[in-house]
Amino acid sequence: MNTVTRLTGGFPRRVTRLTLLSGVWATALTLACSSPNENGTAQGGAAGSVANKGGSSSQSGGTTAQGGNATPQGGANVAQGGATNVSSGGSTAGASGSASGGSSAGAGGAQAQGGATMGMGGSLNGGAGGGNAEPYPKPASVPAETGASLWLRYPVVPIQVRLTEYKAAFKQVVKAGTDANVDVAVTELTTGLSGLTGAMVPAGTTTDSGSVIVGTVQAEPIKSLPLATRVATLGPEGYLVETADVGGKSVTVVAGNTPVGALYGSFALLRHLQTHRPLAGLSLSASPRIKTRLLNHWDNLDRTVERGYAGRSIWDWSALPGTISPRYKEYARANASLGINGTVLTNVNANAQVLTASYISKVKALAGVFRPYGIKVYLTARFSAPIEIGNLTTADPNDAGVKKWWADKATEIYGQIPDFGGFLVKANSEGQPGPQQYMRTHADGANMLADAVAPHGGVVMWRAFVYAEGSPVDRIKQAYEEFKPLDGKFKDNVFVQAKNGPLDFQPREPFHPLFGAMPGTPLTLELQITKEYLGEDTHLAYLGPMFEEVLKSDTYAKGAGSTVAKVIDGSLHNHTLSAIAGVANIGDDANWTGSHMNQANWYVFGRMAWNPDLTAEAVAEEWVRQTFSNDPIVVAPVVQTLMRSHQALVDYMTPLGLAHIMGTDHHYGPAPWVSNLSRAEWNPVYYHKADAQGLGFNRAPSPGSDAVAQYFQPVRDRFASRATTPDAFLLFFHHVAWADKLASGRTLWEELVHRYSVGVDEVGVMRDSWATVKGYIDDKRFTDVADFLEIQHYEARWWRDACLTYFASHSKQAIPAGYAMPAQALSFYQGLTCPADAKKPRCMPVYNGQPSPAVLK
Ligand code: GCW
Repeated sequence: MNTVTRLTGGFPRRVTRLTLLSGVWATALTLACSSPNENGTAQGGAAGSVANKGGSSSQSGGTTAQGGNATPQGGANVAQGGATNVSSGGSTAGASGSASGGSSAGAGGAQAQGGATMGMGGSLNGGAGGGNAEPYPKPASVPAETGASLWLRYPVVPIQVRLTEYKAAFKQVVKAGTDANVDVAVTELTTGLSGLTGAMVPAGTTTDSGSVIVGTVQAEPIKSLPLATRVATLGPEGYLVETADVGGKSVTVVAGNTPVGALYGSFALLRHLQTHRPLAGLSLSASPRIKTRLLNHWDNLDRTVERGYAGRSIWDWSALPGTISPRYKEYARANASLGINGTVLTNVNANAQVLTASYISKVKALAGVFRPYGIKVYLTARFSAPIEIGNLTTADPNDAGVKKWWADKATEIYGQIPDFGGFLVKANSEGQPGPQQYMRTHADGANMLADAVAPHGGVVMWRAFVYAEGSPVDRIKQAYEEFKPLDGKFKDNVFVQAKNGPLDFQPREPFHPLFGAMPGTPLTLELQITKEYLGEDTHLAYLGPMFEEVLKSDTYAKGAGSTVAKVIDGSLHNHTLSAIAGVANIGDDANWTGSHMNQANWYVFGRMAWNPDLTAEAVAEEWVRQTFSNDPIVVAPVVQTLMRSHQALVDYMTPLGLAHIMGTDHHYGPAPWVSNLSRAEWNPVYYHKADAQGLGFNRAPSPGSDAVAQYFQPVRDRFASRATTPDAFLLFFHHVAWADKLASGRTLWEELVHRYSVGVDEVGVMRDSWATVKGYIDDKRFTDVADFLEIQHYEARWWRDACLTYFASHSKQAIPAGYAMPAQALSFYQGLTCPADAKKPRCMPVYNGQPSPAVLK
C-alpha cells in the first residue's frame, strides 16, 4: 500500500491506494493496445505501440471515418512519428500552418531511444536539436511552481549547444515602428529571451548583429528587406520570422503587416525557442484561418462563474475601473500568445446591468488593458435589457422605441470603447428572454441588434443553443429546426453560434448538423473549454482530440471535404466573416484553470482557433515542452497521457455514443437512473432509453426520431443504418439489443462492460505514466497532478460501477468473466449525496473501494 497526499479541500488529505503490480500494468497496456477503438483503429497506444516509430509521415486524424469522424486516440498517433518536418521549420508551432501529426511526433528516425515509456524519446530529443545529441540533464532540484506562469515560463535552456546558439543570436530587441502592439512585442521578447538565455536581453535602438528587429513592413529597416514582399501576402494578422542581413549585420526579423501581426510573430519565435528548436533555417510564417477567435466567459457580475471550476471570476467588477488587477495583463498576454483576439466578458445567461453606464466604464478599463495585446472586448446582451434598465415596457425587436434604445446603447458603448467587438446573445433558451416572446423570430431579434452595432463596425453572435419547453420528440433536432429556415434572413454582421454537437458539450457527440446547412450565414463554432461534462477541474481530459474530431468532421455540405473547419473559416460558403468561440475555463485560482492540465485545453483551443488544421498531438507536445519540460523523459509520457485521456474519459463515462447520463445540475458523477426531473429532456433516461430489449436513442427514420435527416448524404445514411454507424456514435443514433453483436465480436452488453473497464484501466495507466516524471518537474505541480489522477482513477471506477450496475438492472446480464465486479450495489450509487461542494463535486464515499484493475487477467 502506498499513500498519496491530496490537496483538495473538503476531503481527508490522505487516501490509500493499492499499488499496481507491474503485471497488471502490462495487462492493461496489452488490452489497450490490442483493442480497436470506436473507429476501428488501434487505441491506447501504450508502451508497445509507442515504441513502434514509423519513418513514414503521419497524419493523425487521417483515419477519420467518413462522416463518422472519430479520430484515432491515444498513443497510436504518437507512435507514428513521421520523418517530416524535423528541421527548424517543422517545429510543433506549426508556424507554416502545415503542421501535421508528423511534426508533433518529430523525427521518428532520429535518436530513437525506444523502450516503453521512452517511445517518443528519439523524436523528441531530435526535435529539440534537429539532430542534437546532447541529453537533458536531470535537474538537481526544481523550484516549486504554482502554475501561474502558464506556458510563458521561459526557464534557461538547459542544453549547452542550444543555449550557446540562442545567446549568440539574441542580444537585444529593436523596435521597427511605433504602436502599442509593437511595444508589447518588445517587452515580451526581452522578457522571454532574457529568461531563456539567462542573460539580460534589453531593448535597443541600433541594429547590431544579434538583434531581433520586430515591427511592421511599413517601418525601416524591415521595409527595405527582400522579405517584406513575402510578408505582404500574409494578411493583416500574419507574420514572418527569419534571419536576415541588415547592413552587414546578422539579425532576426519578426515582421507583420500590422503591429498585431508583429506581436503574433514574436510569440511564434518565443514558442520556437521555448521548445528548443534550432535556429538554422529559421523561417516561421503564418496567418490565422479564422478571423475572430474568442473566449466566452460565463462569468457573472457577482464573480460566480457558471460551469467554472477555477475559483471566482477574474473580473473584479467591484474594484474596477479604479483598480486594475495585474492578472488582466497576464490574461491578455496568455491569450495573445495563442492568437486569441477577443473576449466576451460576461455570461450568456446575461445580466442587463453590465450595459449600464457604470459597468461600461469598467469594461472600458478592461478594454484598455487588452488593446495592446490585440484583444477586443464583447458583452452578452440580455434581450430584455430595454425593460430592465431602460424603463421601456417591451423588448419587442420590431418596436421603434426598442430599436432606438439599442442603437443609443451601442452609441454609448462605442463612445467609450471605439473598438468594442459586439454582442453575444442567448435568447429563448433555458429561460432567457428573446424575440419569440413577441412572436418574432431569432432573425428579427438578431437583426435589430445588428442594426444597432453596424454603424460602429460591431457584430452580433446569436446562439443556436435552443430547446423549447414541453416534451419534444427529440431535443437534438430543435436548433436545426429553428435556425435552418432562417438562413439568408440575417444581416451581414450576424453570426449564428452553434455548439460542436447538437446536444450539449457531451464527452463525445457527432458534429452539429447546422454546420454546412446554413450556407447564407456565417456560423461560429462554440467549443467548451471548461469541462462541464468531462470531470471539471479534477479529471484529466485533454480536449485537443475532441476539437480535432469536430473540426475535421466532414459535413458533405458541398461534397466530400466540406469539413466543419471549412464551414467556420468561411471558405466553404465564401463568407468574409469567420469566428470560433471557446467557453473559458479561467478563474482566479493561482493556476488559472483549476488544474494544471486544464491549461492545455485553453492552450489547444487558442492554437486550433488560429489554425484548425493543427493536430491535437502537435499542440500537446508544444504545450508540454513549454509548460513542464523539453526533456523527452517528460515529454513522451505526458504527451501520451494527454492523447489517451479524452478517449479514456469517454470510455468510463459515456462509451459507444451514450450521452447526458451525468448527475443533475453538477454534471460530474454518474446518474443514469434519474427520471424524475420536470422536463423530460433533462432526465438521463430520456437519452439512453435503456429497457429490457436494449440501449440507445433511435434517431434513425421512423419509428426513430429521424434526427439523422438533418445531415447531408452520405452522413445521413451512414448514421441511419445500424450497420454503418461508427461504434463511437452507436447508441446516440440507435437502440441496440443487448445481445446484438458489435464489430468487436462482443455483444452490446459485453462491449459496454469492456469499454467502461478499459476506461478505468486507462486512467491507471495515465496515473502510472505520470509517476515516471517525478523529479524531472517541480514537486508542487507533480503532486497536484498526481493527486488529481488518483481521484480520477477512483471516480472512473465509480462511473463504471454505477453505470454497469444500473444498466445490468435492464439487461439482466452478469458481468462477464475477466472483468471486475462492481464494488457496490446499485442502491449504494443511487444513494450517494455528493457533491458537498457544487463547485468541486468529488465524492468521498467512492474512495473506499479498489479502483483498479477493472479488466482482470
Ligand atoms: O450546457 C448547458 C449548461 C448551462 C449553460 C447552457 C448554455 C450558460 O448546463 O449552464 O448556460 O448549456 O450553453 O447556454
